Amino acid sequence: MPIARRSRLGVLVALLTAGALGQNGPVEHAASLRGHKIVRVIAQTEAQVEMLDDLGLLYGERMGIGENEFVLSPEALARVIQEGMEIEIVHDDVQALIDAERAEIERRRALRDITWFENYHTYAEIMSYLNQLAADHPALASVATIGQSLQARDIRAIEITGPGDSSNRPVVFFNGLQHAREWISPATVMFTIEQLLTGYGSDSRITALLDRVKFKIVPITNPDGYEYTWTDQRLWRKNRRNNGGGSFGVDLNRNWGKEWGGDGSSGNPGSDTYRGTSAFSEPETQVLRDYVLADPNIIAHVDFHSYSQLILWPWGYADVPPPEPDRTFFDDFSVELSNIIESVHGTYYTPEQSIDLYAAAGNASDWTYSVGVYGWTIELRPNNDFVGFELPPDEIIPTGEEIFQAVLAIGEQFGFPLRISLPQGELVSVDAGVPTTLDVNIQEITDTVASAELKVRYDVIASETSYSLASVGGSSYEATIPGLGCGRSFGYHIEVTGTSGEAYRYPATGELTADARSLTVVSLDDVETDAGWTVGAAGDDATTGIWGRMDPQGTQAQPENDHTPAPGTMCWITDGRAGTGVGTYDVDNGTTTLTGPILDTTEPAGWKSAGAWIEYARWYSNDQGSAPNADSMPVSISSDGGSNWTTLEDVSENANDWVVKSFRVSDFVTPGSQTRLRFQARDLGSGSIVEAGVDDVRVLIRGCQYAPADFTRDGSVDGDDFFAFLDLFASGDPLGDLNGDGVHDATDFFAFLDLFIQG
Ligand code: 0X9
Ligand code: ZN
Repeated sequence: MPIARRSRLGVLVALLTAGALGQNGPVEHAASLRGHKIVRVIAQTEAQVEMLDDLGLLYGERMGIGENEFVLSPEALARVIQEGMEIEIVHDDVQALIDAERAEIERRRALRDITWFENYHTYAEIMSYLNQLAADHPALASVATIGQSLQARDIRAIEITGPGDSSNRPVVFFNGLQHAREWISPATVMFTIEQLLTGYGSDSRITALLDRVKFKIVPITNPDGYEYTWTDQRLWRKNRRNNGGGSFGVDLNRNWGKEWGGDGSSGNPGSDTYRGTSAFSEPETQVLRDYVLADPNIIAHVDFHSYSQLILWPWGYADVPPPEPDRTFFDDFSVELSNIIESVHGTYYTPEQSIDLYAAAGNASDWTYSVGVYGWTIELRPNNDFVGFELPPDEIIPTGEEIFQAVLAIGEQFGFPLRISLPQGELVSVDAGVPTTLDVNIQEITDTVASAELKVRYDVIASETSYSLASVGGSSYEATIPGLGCGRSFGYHIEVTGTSGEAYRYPATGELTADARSLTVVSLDDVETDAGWTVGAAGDDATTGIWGRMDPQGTQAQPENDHTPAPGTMCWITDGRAGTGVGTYDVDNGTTTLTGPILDTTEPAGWKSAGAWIEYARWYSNDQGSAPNADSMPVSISSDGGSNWTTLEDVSENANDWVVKSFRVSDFVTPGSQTRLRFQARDLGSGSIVEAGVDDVRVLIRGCQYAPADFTRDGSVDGDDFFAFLDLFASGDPLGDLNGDGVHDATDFFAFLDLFIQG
């Protein structure tokens, strides 16, 4: 994780590092953490806080009066107990975590049927795999040594682009592993490299991208530090500069030349955020700086770190926004990246401005942004302190997969002169009988819009109907398609022509499809009265923050208002009282279960393609307090009144807001008359703040009672329907204009015939 979030005390303390362990500077060589414990300690006075700071090292994110998590040696723990502080041991032996990780790596090394991305690798192994990947794809890739580390190890870059003249292609630059202990960083970057290389020629999206864009990727920025984490100290962060006086290492991510020396960097050589003697004093940052400056086509950059699952954009040196339009772009596009990542495995990465995490003057992406490159810092998995830097090797591939989708999006964002996206998402199901507006975003990067159209192919009709996309300000465009009879479907895509003459299409190939359905709300439980919910279940062990139905009192972590529009006030909430602090009435020490009443989700018989959906508004907050993001809230569904449960979602999205979710029941369980929902808010063994809420539970049926050609709505498609259609056609009714082109002509007749034949 980032070393420590900006805290009210303004204390910036290093996480688990050798440097922080010894009070008087880094402990050198195989510093064992044998028997050191992760301890939850309650400090009552500032003097006690200082004592903890001296004796141990902060393992959570904040330090102060109240609850803290520290790593303490047995001797330090004895002192703390002697002092009368209340403690709870969370983990008995930090070294055991490190040893277990190494044992697992060794075990995997001995396995035969294991792929490269199912284990972590040394510097030498990564460099040789990098060379091999390039050798396997000589038409696409080349590896270059771009400089040397302090201890004269090679810093290597791979360049990847499709064949042909690439001298004018925009370049996206990635680097991994500035911080030695963040092993998932080079692993993820290597995964990305392999995906790009193996996808070219087999995947149309990757092929199209690599024909336009060049990637330059440095998997390991800090070879000396990385090697040291394998040989000596697993939790080393900095490079291996000998600072004199027994202290080692410069924090490379404080050594860059934008606002070097400012907030969040230290002048103390023993510190884990030591900035070095001057901007770019270290060979590693010099090499990357020169590599970036040598290529004016570099347009975007990501610096990969771990952990905490964050997408951070400049600035990070102070609370200053980037100039517009960049600020809005960073904000919007980072949210988009977060959504893209979440769509792969459901892992939530928080998008935010770097400074909102904490100040870190002299960081890499501030510098790249300062030289005209859109720069991000991405913190990879996990998001909890108890796994931390030792992410199990099983998570390398899923992390790589989710990040690869973000890599493609970044490439496409910067690689294409003009970019089309759908801010509200793709239309999948529209409401029958009412016009639908599609919102389209067209970003002009180096080309401008000459014309923009939405092309629709109504169900059975082969010909396209064009709707022009009207500009509604900025990069927003929209087009409205007419209301359609229930059960009708359509394919659609977007075509934009640039003033350059180039044509752009969304999606790149093929078309999207949607269908018109009527929507019926079968039931709505707005929680204003109790519809028969149950609080508590066998095994519940939370001591505070028990679910209750009330009008909540707002705090940093819980809502001021329920989700139902006024006059609604009530919702289910994990103790809705505000108390004296954000942590007073949150969920502590275990699980509290809320089970909903029995719902009827029976899908109507005889309807055409009908389905039952369950929708609810939920609140979840787990990013406040001393150990944020350690928990999640499983939401489950039962089809047998509560005997068996299936997970609908495991909520870890800290929206700190009401979020409406809907699920098709049959995707999880059989719809029927005995459906129930269950929400398990829980605080599992860490000092995190957990607040959750539920409101406005709806059962919806989407579908069509009648076939699209059954204009008489009598349940059968027959000759009467033909005459009914004729009436609509002759009177100029929009429902008679089956291809939605505004004219009633022969194509509508043929469309009717096709629908008629379908029955
Ligand atoms: O502190 C850092 O260098 C990065 N976090 S890490 O835990 N990987 O060390 C985050 C830097 C992001 N920039 C700012 N927060 N300003
Ligand atoms: Zn880092």
